[in-house]
Amino acid sequence: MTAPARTLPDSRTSADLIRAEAPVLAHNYHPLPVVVARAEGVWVEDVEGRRYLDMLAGYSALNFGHRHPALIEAAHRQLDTLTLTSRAFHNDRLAEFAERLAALTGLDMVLPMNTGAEAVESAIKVARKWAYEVKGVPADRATIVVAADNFHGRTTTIVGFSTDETARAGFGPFAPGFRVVPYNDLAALREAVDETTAAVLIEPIQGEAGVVIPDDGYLAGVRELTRRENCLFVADEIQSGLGRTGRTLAVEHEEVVPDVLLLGKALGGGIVPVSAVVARREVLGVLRPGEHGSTFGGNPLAAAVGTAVVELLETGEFQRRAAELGTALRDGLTALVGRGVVGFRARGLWAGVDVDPAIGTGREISERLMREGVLVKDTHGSTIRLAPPLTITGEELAGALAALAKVLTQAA
Ligand code: IF1
Repeated sequence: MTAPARTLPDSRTSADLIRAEAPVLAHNYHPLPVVVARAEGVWVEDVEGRRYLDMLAGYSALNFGHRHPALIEAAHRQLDTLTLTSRAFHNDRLAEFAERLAALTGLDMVLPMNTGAEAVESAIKVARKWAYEVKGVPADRATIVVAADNFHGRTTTIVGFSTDETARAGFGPFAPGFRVVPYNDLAALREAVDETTAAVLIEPIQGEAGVVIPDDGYLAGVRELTRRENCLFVADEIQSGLGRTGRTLAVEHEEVVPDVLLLGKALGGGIVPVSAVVARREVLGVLRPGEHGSTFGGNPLAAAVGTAVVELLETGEFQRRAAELGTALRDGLTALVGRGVVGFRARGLWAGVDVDPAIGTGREISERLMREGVLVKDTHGSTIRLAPPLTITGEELAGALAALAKVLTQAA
């Protein structure tokens, strides 16, 4: 690995650095005991030079691997030219980013933001404004229907409609106007949608819930229901999008086009935060100057990297790789069912794997895999998620599956 030398003259070991964090860093995470210092492609290297296969890929923010050459080159070029203007002025990168992103998704307009949660919050605001101005819902009466076990980010509005107590406890009071229905249940959705409904906001595949894939026909059903009831289908593809499931967007598996599409994570190429709300003109057209904004949204560096990401996706190469290698992932996991795996859900290069709790918790399995040189993250209980960069080779994928097979035979 030829990553550049460390910038800080820091001879501290992994253990030193983990210890140094404790008194000074908020404990809102419980990271695996690995301190990453370099990375390239699907491989990361810790402070002591140990190498690991990254099967988490930044929760799908690293679809193109660590430091993809085309993305790094675009970032370097822009870093040497112009990084930030604010939207008080135009910049020469944003038009191309918006044009090419809209074309990639089949929708009309782009609202550039930074984090996924910002895209979700922006979509909530725009959907409500559309409900009042276009649908005719009485002021402040708009409702938005969401799914149980959702994950859309960490702001107080968003955790207010989470069904995960850990994500909500202690952060109230919460914003009104949200209705929660079971995921993958069209009858329940039909019940919840009424004349006040601005939108239905769902993940086409629920990531944090454990890569939960709805029944065939569910997304088409949501599309048909929202069209019939004159409310917006808002698809949160912040984790499922941009090649992860073997298509540009997960909704394509049912040939569905939502009214509003939320993108983030991999849109920033693993380099800078880039998110976007992409929608029909009738929807984003409700925004007028001064009604919404962001200091960094649409900045030239983000737009340059985002354009380079879109360019990679325009070839279809990464979508094809995820589809092809997804077959190997599915076959490999099928072979482990009954040998420590009790069940799994997989689409493209994305899987939620339920391990027999008698063998260990998701955290314990993750720690054993770390010792085998493979990095994953548990979700809940004994479920681990597999989401490698889409640049992984068949051989590397086979190595990760072999490591999983090995740790499943290790005693709890
Ligand atoms: C954490 C989870 C994954 C997302 C979807 C919006 C957002 C996310 C479908 C918000 C973000 C991240 C957040 C990060 C870990 C990760 C995560 F475990 F939290 F739930 F991927 F599953 N919509 N997911 O998955 O995007 O504001 O973070 O840019 O909070 O620990 P963000």
